[in-house]
Amino acid sequence: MVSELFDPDRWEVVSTDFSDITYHRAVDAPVVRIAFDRPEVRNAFRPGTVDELHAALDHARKQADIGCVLLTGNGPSEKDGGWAFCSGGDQSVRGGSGYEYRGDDEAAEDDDPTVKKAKAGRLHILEVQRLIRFMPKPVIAVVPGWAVGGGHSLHVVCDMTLASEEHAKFLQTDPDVASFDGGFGSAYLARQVGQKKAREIFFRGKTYSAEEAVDMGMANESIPHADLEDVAFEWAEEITSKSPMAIRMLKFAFNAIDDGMVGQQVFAGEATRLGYMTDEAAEGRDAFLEKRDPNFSEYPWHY
Ligand code: S0N
Repeated sequence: MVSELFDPDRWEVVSTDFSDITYHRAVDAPVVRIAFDRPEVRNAFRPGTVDELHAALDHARKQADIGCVLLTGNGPSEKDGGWAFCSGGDQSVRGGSGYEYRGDDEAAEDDDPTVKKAKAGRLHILEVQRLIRFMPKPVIAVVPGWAVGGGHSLHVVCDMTLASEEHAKFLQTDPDVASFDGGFGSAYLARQVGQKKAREIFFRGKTYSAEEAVDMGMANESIPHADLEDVAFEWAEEITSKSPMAIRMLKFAFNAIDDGMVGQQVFAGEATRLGYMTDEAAEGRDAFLEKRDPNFSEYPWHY
């Protein structure tokens, strides 16, 4: 069983190469489901988990027939029935210089030793955050239980968050374990809930319910646990019935104001892509290739 909330008739496996996550695509919709699969440790991520998550997200990013990603956590834990989205960095592999490769990670063992050394302590969950932020399709955090520490930051960076009414719990433990997400996990959170509330979330380390998360603006909806994945799938189907271009441009437009010149660059890149699809752009290219002056006279100066 993948997860108690997983509907096997809806999904087919994309890859069985993963051990810490599961990766499925919908049988009849342009939607994928990527899930942490370490319920016995509340879906904490170790370096290998992050590598797998990055690979699956990057794969989903590149598929022209995929328009929405559901990011969730499988469960419940067989040990005690607990549910989790993700409890952040696996504390058992965090070394003095961060989350270190300890040789028990096959991917790291295969690496060139100098590359392996360079990787030590690398906080590559931040690369996953950037991938979610900059992939041109919505990523929905589907939170069936605990979203804690780096797991909390992941839900924050997702485009939307749907949470289990009964089991979702939002908690920032970073200062309790001497960690601090000074990027999207805090600054973008403050955009969502306001400065005072974001500081309270980090400084006090209190646990919030799905309803409280919705009320403060960091989650979109609180949903009865048994219906969580069905509702998430409905949202994904609704989104993917719309114009891919419009959704892409809107995501990057929402991002741009907080992403500075990088946000402008990403948005501008998409605008340029659209520009290149016009006859006007083709005239500019063709004139160069044909060694003649371009003739833009038939293209209007829009206002
Ligand atoms: C999640 C909590 C609140 C759940 O409590 P509950 O329900 O009482 O269950 P427990 O009995 O505590 O847990 C069940 C089993 O799961 C293990 N476990 C839980 N969380 C982790 C974890 N994060 N790492 C390792 N193991 C975990 C428990 O040990 C228990 O196992 P057994 O049964 O064998 O004892 C509660 O468990 C809790 O508070 N967990 C710790 C949460 C935490 O502090 N996480 C780390 C927070 N910090 C980060 O995530 C920073 C890392 C990060 O993402 C980051 C951020 C910015 C820049 C870089 C990074 C980066 O590291 O890459």
